[in-house]
Amino acid sequence: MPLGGINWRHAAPPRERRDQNRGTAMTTATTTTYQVSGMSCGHCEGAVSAEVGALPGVTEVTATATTGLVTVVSEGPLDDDAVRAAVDEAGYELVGPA
Ligand SMILES: [Cu+2]
Repeated sequence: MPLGGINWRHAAPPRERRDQNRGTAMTTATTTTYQVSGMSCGHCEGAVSAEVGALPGVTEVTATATTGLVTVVSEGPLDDDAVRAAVDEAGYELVGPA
């Protein structure tokens, strides 16, 4: 099925769940913490938060440069590859689950 009309980031392919309401999930929210390398200041935190926050199903992102930890709240289990791509797009590297 073509993706016509969807203006999405080139590194993050759209998924079916993008149309779900954000922040109204009645199912169990999933919190995942990742270790990200390369963040050094608030700008880095913002860049990672923006990219990861754009992923389908993600409702909240907290990035902390001093620890390199990125905590992601989502409506369901996250696709690690999608998160990795988003972090990469922001210019940083996903080390793995923290
Ligand atoms: Cu920075």
